[in-house]
Order: sequence, then C-alpha cells, then structure tokens
Amino acid sequence: MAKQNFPIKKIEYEGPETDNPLAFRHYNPDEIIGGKSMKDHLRFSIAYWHSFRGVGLDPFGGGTITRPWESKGSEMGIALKRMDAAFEFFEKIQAPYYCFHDRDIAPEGKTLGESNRNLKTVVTHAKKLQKATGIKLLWGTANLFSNVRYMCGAATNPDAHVFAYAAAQVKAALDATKYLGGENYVFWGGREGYETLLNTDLKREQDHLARFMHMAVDYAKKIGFKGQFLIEPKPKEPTKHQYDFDVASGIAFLKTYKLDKHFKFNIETNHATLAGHSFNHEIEVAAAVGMLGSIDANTGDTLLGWDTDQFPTDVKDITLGMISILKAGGLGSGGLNFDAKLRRPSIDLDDLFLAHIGGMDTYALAFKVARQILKDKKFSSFVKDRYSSFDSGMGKEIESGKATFETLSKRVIRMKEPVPVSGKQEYLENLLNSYLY
Ligand code: XLS
Ligand code: NI
Ligand code: NI
Repeated sequence: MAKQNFPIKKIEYEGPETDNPLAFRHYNPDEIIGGKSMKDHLRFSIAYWHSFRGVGLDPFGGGTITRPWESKGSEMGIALKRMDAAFEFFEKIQAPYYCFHDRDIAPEGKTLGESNRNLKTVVTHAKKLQKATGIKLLWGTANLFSNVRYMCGAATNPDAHVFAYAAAQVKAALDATKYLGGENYVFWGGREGYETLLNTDLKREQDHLARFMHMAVDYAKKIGFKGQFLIEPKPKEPTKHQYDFDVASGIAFLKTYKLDKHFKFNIETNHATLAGHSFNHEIEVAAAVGMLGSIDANTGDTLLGWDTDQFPTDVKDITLGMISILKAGGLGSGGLNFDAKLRRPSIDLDDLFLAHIGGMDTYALAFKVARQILKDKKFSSFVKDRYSSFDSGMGKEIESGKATFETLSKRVIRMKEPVPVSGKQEYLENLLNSYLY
C-alpha cells in the first residue's frame, strides 16, 4: 500500500496537557476502562462519503477541496487510489471502522451491470486493505438519492421500474457489505418522502417502502448476512415530508408493517435537532424499545435549519448523549460514525485530521464524564426517588395492572390533594456543570 498520501504521522495520545494540535488529548485507544479498551467502547468510524468524496461544494459554488490522489487516471484508477489514501487515513487517525455508500467507493457505470462490476472491483481491493490493516466495515449502504432516476424516491417512487432498480442496487450493496464483513447495514430514506399530496398516494408509498424492507430482510436471510439492519431517521431535506421523520415515527412504521424485530436505529445528531428533538431524546426513545443501534456522530448549527453535518465539539451535549447510550448498555454492533464534513474553506490535508481529532476527543471526554456521572448515581437516585410513589401501594398496583379507574377513584376520593414536589431542574443543571467545568 502506498503510504505517502498524507505527510502526517500517526496521531497518538499525548494527554490533556499537550499543545500539539495533531495529538489526542482524551482519546487513548488502548486505555482499558471497565475491562475494555477505549477503542472497543467507542468504535469510531470514518464516513467515506464526506471524508473522501466531499469537495466542499454548496448551492452557491463548486468544490474547494482538491486532493493529490484525485488528479490523474481513469475513474476506476482514481477510485482504487482513493481507497488506498482512505485506509492510510483510517490507520493514522486510529479509527477501527469505516462506512460507505456503494457509489462513494465505486463510480456508477453506464449500465447497472457496469456499476455492479465497478463495485465488485473496488470492494475486492477494500477487502485486501481491511486484511492488511485490521480496519473493519461498520456498515454499508446504497446511494438511492443522487441519480436522476431517484428524483421522486427509490422504494417510494411512483414508477415500479425505479423500485426494481433500487432493489437491484441494494441487493448488490448487501452482497458487498456481507463480503466485507460489515457489522450493520443502513437504510437512510434519501428521497423516501414527498413534496406535495397533489401528486402523491401516501398510503401506497408507505406500503411500497415496507415491501422493500421485507425484501431486504428476506435477501439478507437468504445470503446469510448476519449484520444488524438500521434505519436512519431524518425529518426533512431532501424532501419536505420524509417518511422516517424521527425515531418515534420510525418505530410506528416498523411496528405497523411487522418489521420491528429486524431493525434498530442509526441516530444522527443533526437529524435529531432538525426534527426538533435533542440528541439524547432520540437515543432514549430508541433505547426504550430496545432499538438503539448506532450513531452518526456530528452536530448541526443552532442558527441554521439544515443538515450542516459539522464535527461534534460540544462536550456537554455529547455527555448527555453518552449518558443515554451507556444507560442503554452501549451500542452493541453499532459505533460512532463521523457523518461530518469539513467546512468549505477547510482545504488543507491536516484539516481532515484536526476535524476528527476534535470529534474523537469530544466523545472520549464525554464518555469518561458520563461514566463518572453514572457511577456517582446522583442523577439516577434523584430520578428513582422522583418516581418512588410507584414502588409500593397504589403506585405499584397501577404499574402492575391491578388498579382500575374504579379502584383508584374509590381510593383517591378519601385522600387529600397531592402535595406538589419541586422538579429541581436548576439544581440538576448546576450539578451537571459541576462535572464539566
Ligand atoms: C444524510 C445521511 C446519510 C446517511 C447514509 O443526511 O446522514 O449520509 O448517513 O446514507
Ligand atoms: Ni447519516
Ligand atoms: Ni445527515
């Protein structure tokens, strides 16, 4: 493997006191915490599309970011060189995983047959690089939104031909993910939504989406793909009404169509906030039904209403997310995938390192703080106490299903008014700050 794409040494842990910007201050991959290395707890992953296909383009101008390995050769030749550069980066940033869309790693051909062949060639190369470096695939997915054929959706497209094309594309992406030992497979509903009901049969589109998911489940079973299926909710962008709006609507969809036992959720921070939720809210909604799968680690901008996909640097927000993740027992086969991109003027090679170092350190610090908070049990005992009236007597009867409107009515009519109890929010917010600053 060519090792000279990045004139930067492997990023090492130097501790909180270091002033070296190209070092970790909190992420110490081999440090054992609770019997497991930080690397295995956090399961960091690099998003191929942003880090190796992102060029800094926005609606007002083309790319700003150029990389040396992109400069000459055929499309396929560049795809292979790019993959070498990517693995060099994964190794140097000490990320044990990566994620891709089919079309990020291999160019789309003139026909589906050619696209499939391109994908096979690149995936064969990726397998060699995985073997040589020990880096693994967290998840694969298919890009069912960029090509013009998908302008009105893929599985929810009004044209059955497009549905079939999308099915063929996911079949190939599942084959590729299985071949590379991918631990999960993600469905983000690209353009699965609509702009106006004047041209849309909402019920039929949702039925079709469910059919598509059932076909995916059947195919995975057929080829023996053991990875976890994940749905990644997002409320808007590209379409005004996306069917997988947030985790709650995703649960409703999966349960309605009897798909819930086959899926968990890939929760993206910026998508949570676009839906009007906090990151930890979405995690808790998924965890409450045992469907927390993986995280697309990024952040939005509070002043902007779109998916800015920035690298996470807010320790407080991520600590709240980490508390919810740890309370749920961790991410299992999921991980922390940096679905985040460099800002348009961040054009240097080292910007890619600095961005990931910031994200990894933020998560590592949040992980440590969250563990301490959970260990101290100050918040959990406060919450436990707040609900303690359900631990015995009338409360216990309510929880166990013994109580009825009649039994409760009989009882409460003889009692005095409930005594108001403070929610103590400000005290708890101050307590949280005492862990952070
Ligand atoms: C887009 C999504 C996408 C998925 C994978 O907003 O975050 O990148 O993670 O298709
Ligand atoms: Ni994402
Ligand atoms: Ni996103």
